[in-house]
Amino acid sequence: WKFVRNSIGLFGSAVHEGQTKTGTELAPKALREGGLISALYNLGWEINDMGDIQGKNHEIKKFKSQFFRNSQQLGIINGEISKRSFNIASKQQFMLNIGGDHSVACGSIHGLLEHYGDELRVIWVDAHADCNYELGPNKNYHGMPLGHLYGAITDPIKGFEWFKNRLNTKNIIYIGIRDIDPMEREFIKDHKIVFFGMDEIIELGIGQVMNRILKLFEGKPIHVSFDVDSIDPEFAHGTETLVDGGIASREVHYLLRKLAASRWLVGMDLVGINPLLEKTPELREQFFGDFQQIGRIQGTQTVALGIELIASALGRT
Ligand code: 4U7
Ligand code: MN
Ligand code: MN
Ligand code: MN
Repeated sequence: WKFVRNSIGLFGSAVHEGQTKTGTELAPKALREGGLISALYNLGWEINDMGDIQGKNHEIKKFKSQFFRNSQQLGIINGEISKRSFNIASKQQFMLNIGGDHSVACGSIHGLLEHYGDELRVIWVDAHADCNYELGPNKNYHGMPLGHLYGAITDPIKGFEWFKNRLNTKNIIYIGIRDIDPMEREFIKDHKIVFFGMDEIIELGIGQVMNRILKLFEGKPIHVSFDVDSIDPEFAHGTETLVDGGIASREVHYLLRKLAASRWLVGMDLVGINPLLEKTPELREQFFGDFQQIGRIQGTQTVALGIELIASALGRT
């Protein structure tokens, strides 16, 4: 594989349809308004900004699926994400997908698999394993993209006609997992998926965890799918599924810096930021509906943190 490390293909996936709260669709805009592009530009990257994919343009009324909520719409959106992700990778650019809830990782990883094939390695940083299938406990696709990519959802789903690539369970490592459903637990055990949960991070330390991961993925193109709920709620409050006892801010920055320094990192999803769920209720009230302002508001610390995280993954030292 070949990857020229000087230019980024970037797009937003303004999607909340993978779960039931609104707000994650506002994150791409909030991150842009908060200065994402200039932060990357200042790190010396060439930037090909493709703009945002709007979930609402694909609204399909009255479609009921037996699989998961908004399935046809999510199929159409992810098909577009996959195409973009593949095109970016084909141009040897870094693929940066700004979510959106985690449903958008289906398309980005599918597109990277199209280009990198079985060489692709994925690091899934999350409080959750996101590999439910069949209905999952909640019929929310943000808890299922990996179940789908692993091939555990076998029925054809309207909207997903393009979907064909599979992610081998040997080619993924989880970090930060601490809230996992019985179905997921069994799947991970059966397939012997490598994971570093919070206990392993505490016992080994993040330094040793990263040494092991980089040894396992040595020389391969790596994609990091980063859900901000992996981080302890103390540092990242603006997300829909808070789970206590998470990774500290300094540790996730270290993790991303290590990936950047490896020079094998070829893609990133940043998902789960919901500007409407930030800590300060007054701000939430005041700016609800005035989304242009969100990135500039003092106190939207999860949006600000998101920009910092991307900068760490893209070589800030
Ligand atoms: B996220 C959950 F049941 N597992 O499937 C589910 F706990 O993208 C949560 O990681 C999924 O935030 C969380 O609904 C999805 C639940
Ligand atoms: Mn997730
Ligand atoms: Mn999660
Ligand atoms: Mn979440």
